[in-house]
Amino acid sequence: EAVDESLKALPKGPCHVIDSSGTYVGESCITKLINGFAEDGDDVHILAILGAQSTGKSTLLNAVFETSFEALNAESGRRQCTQGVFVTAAGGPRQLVFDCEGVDSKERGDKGVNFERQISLFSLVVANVLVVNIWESDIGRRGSPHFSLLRTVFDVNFKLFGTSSAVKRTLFFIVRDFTGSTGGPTLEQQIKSDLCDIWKDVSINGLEGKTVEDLFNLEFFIMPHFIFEKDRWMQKAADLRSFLFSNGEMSAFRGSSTVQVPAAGLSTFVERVWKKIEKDEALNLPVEREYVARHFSLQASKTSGTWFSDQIDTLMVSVEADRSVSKPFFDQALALLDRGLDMYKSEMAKYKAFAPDIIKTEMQNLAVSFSNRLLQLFSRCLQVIETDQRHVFEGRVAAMRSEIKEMEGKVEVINDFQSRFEDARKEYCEPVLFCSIEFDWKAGDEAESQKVMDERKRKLEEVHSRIEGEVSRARQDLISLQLSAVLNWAKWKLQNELDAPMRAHIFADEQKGMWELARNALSRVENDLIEEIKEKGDAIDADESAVNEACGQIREVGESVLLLIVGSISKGLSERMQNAFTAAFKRDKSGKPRRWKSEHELDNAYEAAKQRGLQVGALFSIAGVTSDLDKVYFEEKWNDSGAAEEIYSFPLRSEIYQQVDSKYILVTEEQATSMRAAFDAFADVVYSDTQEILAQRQEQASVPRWILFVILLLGWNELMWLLSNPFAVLVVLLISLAAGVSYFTHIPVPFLDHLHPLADALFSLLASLAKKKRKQKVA
Ligand SMILES: Nc1nc2c(ncn2[C@@H]2O[C@H](COP(=O)(O)OP(=O)(O)OP(=O)(O)O)[C@@H](O)[C@H]2O)c(=O)[nH]1
Ligand SMILES: [Mg+2]
Repeated sequence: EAVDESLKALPKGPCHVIDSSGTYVGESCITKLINGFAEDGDDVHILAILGAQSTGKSTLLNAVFETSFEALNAESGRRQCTQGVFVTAAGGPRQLVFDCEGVDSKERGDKGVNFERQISLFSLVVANVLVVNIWESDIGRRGSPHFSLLRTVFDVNFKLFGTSSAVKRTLFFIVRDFTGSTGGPTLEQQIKSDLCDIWKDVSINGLEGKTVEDLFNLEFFIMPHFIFEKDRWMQKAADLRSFLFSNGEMSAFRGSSTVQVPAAGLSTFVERVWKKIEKDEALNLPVEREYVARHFSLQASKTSGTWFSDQIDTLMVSVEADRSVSKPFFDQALALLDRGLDMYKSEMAKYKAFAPDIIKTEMQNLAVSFSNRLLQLFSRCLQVIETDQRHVFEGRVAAMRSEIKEMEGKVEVINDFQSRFEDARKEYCEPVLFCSIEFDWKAGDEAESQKVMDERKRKLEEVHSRIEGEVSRARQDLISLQLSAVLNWAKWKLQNELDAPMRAHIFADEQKGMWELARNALSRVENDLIEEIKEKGDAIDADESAVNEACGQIREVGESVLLLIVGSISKGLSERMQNAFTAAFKRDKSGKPRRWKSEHELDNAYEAAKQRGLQVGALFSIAGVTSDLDKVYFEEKWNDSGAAEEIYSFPLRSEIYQQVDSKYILVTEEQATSMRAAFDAFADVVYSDTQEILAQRQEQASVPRWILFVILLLGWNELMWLLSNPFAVLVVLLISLAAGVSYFTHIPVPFLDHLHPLADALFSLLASLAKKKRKQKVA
């Protein structure tokens, strides 16, 4: 049923393969006939009929195959009817019948002999079964046309196939108009003997020792007389038909080689062969077959090439549209390479046997061109990644940057910074990695392939490292931005936390040890901040070195904040020294205003207050940011009793200014010198003012010495009386004691108070005498 269906699609009736002028016109017809059975494989069976003109060839084919070749009507006489070669379906898949023009055609005149050769050649090349028509009366008759025809067939067959028995054609002899008049051996034997004679005639070198049957399958069939035994003729034709079609396939084809090329290449092959025959060019079947294979290889390669190109174009469009590429995309693209090659390969599988080299070469060509297209696609992908994906990446980085900016002045960093950056990095870098998928570059030349692949690898690595570089720079940049934001915050915080307490407490005390307190306070704050920076550094995965650097900066900033604070304090140092002096001079240890009793006391207080002022000056001369600087503020001196005494000198000793790093010097030696001068002057003024006040007070309260002398003189008797009276002595002693206690303890005793100046005068007299004495001693 399927066959019947296919048959309906076939061309109705026979059509010309070669027309009467000898032109090949069979392409569309053969293509249709072949395509009608496209599903049925590649072997084509062709039966061709050869014989003299008007020997009933067409009539026989029509009767056997139920075809409708043009045959001469009995009434019109013997004249050429079939011109050129016709083809039609033989009634089964891939089975064709060729009806050939009579080989001795009168119409071809002198060219007849040549035409016989051409038709024989043609039939031997394209058909695997050759039916040869022989009149019974011609058997054994050497002059008859079939002798000449068979000679040609043998000759041509040898030229085509040599003595190879691999390409065996079937010669199907049909004896026509058999009447049984020929006596003796059977017809078959007679024909075989004729064949033997002809075989000998051909006498070609190389054929010795080979018989006709070595190179041909021989079949015989006898037809009764066409006119006298019409019914039997018809019956025999039906027998022949069932003989041919036993087992569904023409039995005559069994054992004979099929046509030279696959079904699809048949038309090309027939055309090519005929053109060569017509031009009398030497036929070389392997070459012709190769030609056909090449022809089809071109077609197949074009088909798969177009398919591949379309696929790549589609991918290209998707790259342009999506502006991004993913792994499946590359896998898909890579798979196309094999699919395209497979497409060609399966199309050419039927030609593999006789054109392996062509297929191999074309496969290589295709692989190269496919690979090239893939490379184009991949490099476009690279471009897209490098431009668009860079854009995307940069956008993300910029967004993070502005987030960081908003955090300026706060301790925050982008919390999910690491994962966000990793996402952005992946989206940018991974497509390049997909691009780097190794693919089998299938160029023919090993060295060339290697070169191309190396070049690709180099380029990919270049792009990859460029992108990696960009990414890592961006990462470093974002990290250091965040770090510096945190750092700025830390600096601010440092300043903020240190300034007030330092000014209000630590440095306000102006005591030895203030530097240690300041250092401790500073390092407490610094350590807290460093902890915080480290924590934030971890959150953004900053390099240890960067974090350490930031921490180092905190230390530096701490130092400079400290320097800044004491620097500003040092600016008012003169005043500070004066205040310290005044405070120490005018107030006693308990903070009460001093009451000067004597010049001696004034001198002592003056010395002490000066030391205090100098101490303040010394303490603020050099910033004690390191503990080893603590010992530079004072020098130890040995006092009279041999005990170590701390003496503050301001300016500090000259060598100290040279030894100490200049950044720690708050007050230079020159500044200190002039400050010292001012301080001394100030102190002296205060001192002399005070001295003057004291002197005035003493003057007001003091009793002139001559009065004392007069009292002593006038009161001698009274004094003697007092001394002679123990009670009176006791009273005087008690009063003196009370006066002394009052003088030294400052406890006011009402009526003894006015004795104080007297006592003062007495003490100062004694002190100046002692002083004079000491000076003499020292000298
Ligand atoms: N005697 C005889 N005549 C036949 C036989 N078969 C056909 N004819 C007649 O021979 C004539 C030629 O028949 P065709 O079939 O056209 O012969 P042909 O060999 O195809 O002729 P060309 O195509 O011109 O070469 C017709 O008038 C047929 O009726 C046969 O077996 N015996
Ligand atoms: Mg005919």
